[in-house]
Amino acid sequence: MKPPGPVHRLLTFRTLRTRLTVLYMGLFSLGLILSAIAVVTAVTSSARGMVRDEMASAGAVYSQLWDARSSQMREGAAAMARDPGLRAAIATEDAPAVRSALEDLRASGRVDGAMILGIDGQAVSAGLNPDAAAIDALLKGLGSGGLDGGVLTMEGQAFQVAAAPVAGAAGWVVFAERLDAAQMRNLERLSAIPLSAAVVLNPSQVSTGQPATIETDKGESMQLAHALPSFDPGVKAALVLTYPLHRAMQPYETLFLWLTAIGAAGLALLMSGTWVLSRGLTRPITALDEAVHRVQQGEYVEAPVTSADEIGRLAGRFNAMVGDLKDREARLTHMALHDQETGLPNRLSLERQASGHADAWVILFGVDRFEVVRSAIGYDSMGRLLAVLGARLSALADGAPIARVGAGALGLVIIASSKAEALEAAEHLAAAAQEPISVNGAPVDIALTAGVAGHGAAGSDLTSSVDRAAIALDQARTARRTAAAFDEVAYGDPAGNLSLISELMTALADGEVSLAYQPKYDFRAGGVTGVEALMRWTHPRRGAVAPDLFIGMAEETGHIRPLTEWAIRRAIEDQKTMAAAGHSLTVAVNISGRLLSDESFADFAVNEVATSGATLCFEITETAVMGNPEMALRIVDRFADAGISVSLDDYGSGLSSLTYLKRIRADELKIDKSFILGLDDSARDGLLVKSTIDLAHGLGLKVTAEGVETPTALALLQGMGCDMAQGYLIGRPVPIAALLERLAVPARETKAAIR
Ligand code: G
Ligand code: G
Ligand code: MN
Repeated sequence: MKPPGPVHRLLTFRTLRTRLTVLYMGLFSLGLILSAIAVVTAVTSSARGMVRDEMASAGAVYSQLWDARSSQMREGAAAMARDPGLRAAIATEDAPAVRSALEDLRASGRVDGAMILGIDGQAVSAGLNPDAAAIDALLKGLGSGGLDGGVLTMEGQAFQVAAAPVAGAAGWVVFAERLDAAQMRNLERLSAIPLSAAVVLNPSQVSTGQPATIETDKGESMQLAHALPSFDPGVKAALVLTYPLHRAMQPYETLFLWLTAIGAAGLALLMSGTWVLSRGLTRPITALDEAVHRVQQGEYVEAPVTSADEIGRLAGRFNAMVGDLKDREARLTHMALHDQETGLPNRLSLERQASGHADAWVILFGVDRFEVVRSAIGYDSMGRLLAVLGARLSALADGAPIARVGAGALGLVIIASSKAEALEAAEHLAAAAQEPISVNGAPVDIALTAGVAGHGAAGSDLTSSVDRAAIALDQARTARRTAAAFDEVAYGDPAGNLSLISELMTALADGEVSLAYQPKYDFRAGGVTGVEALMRWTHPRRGAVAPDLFIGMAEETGHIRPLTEWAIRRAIEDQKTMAAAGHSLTVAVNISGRLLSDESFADFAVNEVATSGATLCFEITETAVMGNPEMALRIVDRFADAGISVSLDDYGSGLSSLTYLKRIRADELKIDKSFILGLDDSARDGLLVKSTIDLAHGLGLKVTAEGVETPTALALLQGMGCDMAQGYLIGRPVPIAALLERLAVPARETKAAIR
């Protein structure tokens, strides 16, 4: 998943800075809105109050004006009613005279219209055109209604009307003033505020004398209705003053505009200010966050310390922690790559060195008799000795770093173009470094053996060249050489052999192990007088397993005894089978030198031979006798006492010691096949074989030569006085059935086959 980008973080409020800015802006906006509400409310209510007051006073002024006008008109009417000329005209019912008087009055401009009204409903008028309904309303109002002034509607037009009775006559002088738009304008002009006035007939709102707020098509308006007396009881009249409230607010509009502008500017200023300020506040935290992240990725970075406050201290402590971490890792890395005892680099560091270069060769130097030296001088001194030796090897190898690979093994990497060159370098270094080293003032002799390995073949199990060099070191020691390169063929497949021994034990029970017999030819008797029993193992998966391999492993793991006991029992049984077939043969069984230190094995063997009456020969490897001489010699004595002949096997292949040859109670000596195989072409081997035969005879031993493959070798051995011969020429090791078949062939034919 992609990590969120800065914009995404900003939008989702994932940065401290955005959150701070938004918080401050929110708080400021809230304050702004609250004060705006307060200002608007205060201003509105004060404006309304002002309008209401103004209306109330305008209303009062109007009613005074109305009253004043009414009485003025009444007085005018009364004055006219007193006029003798008019009275006379009325009395004589001189209508034209009355009309002209009225016309004069109207023309004077003092009133819009005038009328003489008789109680009989007879009316003479000027400037007016009263209809029957108006006359009727007038009569009622003036007569029974007791009115002397009020609103009257004529021809759809409202008039202010005032009347005075004509003395001595049944009638009235009526003055009328048009309540038209012009009149209203005059009224409006009297007010300090621009309100609109209108006389409304049958108003929908009943007058309360108090200004009220109503909704009009121009928005909210304040309205005050002032009831006027009306002649027609069916028609109510009122003076209505209206004032749209938005006009009252008009003077404040600029104020509001300014307030809004100031608020917006303040908000913008606050936002940028907070943004800038919070940057200063959050930058160290952001830097710290970044540093923590990078340390997590394995990078050692420091966070900048920009202030002395808590964040600054946090950054400082973080840096100190990173420093400690770095030191600790360096120490751990050093420990992982170095030997604690000598301070030298260790196996791991050598492996790293070796992996870099295609021409790199690892040379391991093993200190010979390491345990012996160490137990003589102690662990501490051994550590110092190895350090000195390492320094010496490093100096000899042009300063190549020396690693301690095992208890007594030092290693280094050299660059060489071939195996031979690497081996030569190893031999040279091992020889040159073998000078005594002084430990605690006393010189200690040092002998070194070297193992060499280059890069392994692909697919090999031993991928580490250090591992292979260590095996090469063992191989060099086994071969008694100063240096050896890793030999893959000789190494074989030890991993595959790890389970071999447990398999061998079950194999014994399952009958996978058998004995093969190889004939031994007796020169004097001119025929086969004995056989050697050789163990064979046919593994269900691996097929034939080499006896050298499984016998060597059985010896090393302490399993050789059950194997040998089985072989002895089998050999005794088979000898009976041979006897039954008419062949009286000595059966030779190979006995591991290790069993010569096992008294109870000797008990077993002696008992088996005694109870079966078998004629056995035990072939014992000569080198094994050397290992634990006293006990071995005693056990061999017991075999001899029990009538078992003893044969010294593989004579000449190990370190022969004439001392033991003299002391051991053997009957026979078997010359190792390595001498016999070279008999045909090597005069030297011939000499050695001849002198060995003479030596053995001198000690009273019979001699068997093994590895006889050619008639020449057989003839030579006969000439040298050898007693017996064994080898492929005479017969290969075969199962008992095949052996019996072969033995059934008459002796003469056998001889012919040999010749
Ligand atoms: O022919 P062959 O490859 O089997 O002999 C290999 C080696 O195994 C020989 O040195 C022989 O002495 C040894 N060997 C064969 N059978 C036995 C046995 O039964 N016991 C012991 N100890 N060694 C044996
Ligand atoms: O070590 P010991 O003598 O037990 O071993 C006998 C070994 O010698 C067996 O491995 C056997 O197979 C081998 N052997 C016997 N005769 C010959 C021979 O003529 N030539 C060779 N190369 N090996 C032989
Ligand atoms: Mn043998």
